[in-house]
Amino acid sequence: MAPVAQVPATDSGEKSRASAGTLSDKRLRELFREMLLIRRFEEKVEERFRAGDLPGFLHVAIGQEAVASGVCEALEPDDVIASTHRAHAHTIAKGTPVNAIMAEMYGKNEGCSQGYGGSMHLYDVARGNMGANAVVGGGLPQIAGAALAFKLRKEPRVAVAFFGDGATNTGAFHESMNLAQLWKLPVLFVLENNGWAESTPATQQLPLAVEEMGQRAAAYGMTAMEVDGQDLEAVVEATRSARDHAVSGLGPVFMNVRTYRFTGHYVGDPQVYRDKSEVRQLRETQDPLELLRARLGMTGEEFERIDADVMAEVDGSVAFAQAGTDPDPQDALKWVYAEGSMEHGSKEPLSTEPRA
Ligand SMILES: Cc1ncc(C[n+]2csc(CCOP(=O)(O)OP(=O)(O)O)c2C)c(N)n1
Ligand SMILES: [Mg+2]
Repeated sequence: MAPVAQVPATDSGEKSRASAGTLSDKRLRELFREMLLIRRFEEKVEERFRAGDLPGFLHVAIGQEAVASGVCEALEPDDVIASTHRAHAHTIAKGTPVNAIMAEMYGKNEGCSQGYGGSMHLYDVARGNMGANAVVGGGLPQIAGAALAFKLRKEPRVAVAFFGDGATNTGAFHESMNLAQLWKLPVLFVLENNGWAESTPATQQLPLAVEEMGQRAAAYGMTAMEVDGQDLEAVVEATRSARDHAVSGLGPVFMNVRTYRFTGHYVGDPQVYRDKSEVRQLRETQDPLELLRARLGMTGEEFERIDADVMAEVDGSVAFAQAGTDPDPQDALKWVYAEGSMEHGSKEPLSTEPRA
């Protein structure tokens, strides 16, 4: 992966963001479409995974779409993010085309990580996505490092760490929080607080109630915000003000974004640890798509039109992925940088040159 110091300014304008002021009706509809694209993508990968098409392990973010879309809406194209094991939504919201993500899920060369990563290792450095991470809390030190680079180079950019409530119990979280505050780094710590770490509820893994998680920041003297993660506009507004704070040199911001995981921890999780009625009730009352749809007064006809368009894009991504190229087994160690790589049968050190 290219070091963050070399993350280029986004030139495509593919996803021009951070429009000033309140979100227009038109922009809200575009964001609705994006959230629906995330939802349909998640449903599709779940279907393909259950059918045995996709290798590896799968975590979907159904119920959490407004966090990914809302945060990324408030960012500038040059800002960077690091994601988690639940990465598809963040990757879509940061602008990676679904074709490249789906191809990655299928392990194809055309995937955003060239087929080396899969669901938990989605990368798109050119679009400011420093990658997903299967190590809980693993993205946090990376983001502190990126923000340190921005600060040293006096660049008006922020680095955003997405992480879950479970991740706040890791050492990497506390080390990153400490250094970011000490050095007043332009970091947004975005806690996707869904109240679960795998099958462990918040009450059994956190010394604080979910709504008190801002106190994690207070321990470091860091500015904290409480955000309703099911309300897209609230997420955008909060992130904009957090970004303004961080980019103006005032230091990091901790965002306690309350959200809900509508599905199991992983695809196939029987969820024996929670009541089915709880999930049903959440879907009925806390669906970020339904909340935005009601806010926009969207007719059934308009919804159907957007949905058909989104489904065509998702189905197209499956066709694109299925027609992709399988990696050459000879390239299995191509991106392995470790010393001693010659021991793996080759007489020559493995090339670290980017692929053509
Ligand atoms: C360092 C580390 N410890 C444990 C795990 C196993 N693990 C994977 S996801 C997960 C729960 C994470 O919970 P949270 O951070 O709240 O994220 P969520 O799944 O709710 O999005 C755990 C413990 C891991 N991948 N990495
Ligand atoms: Mg969680």
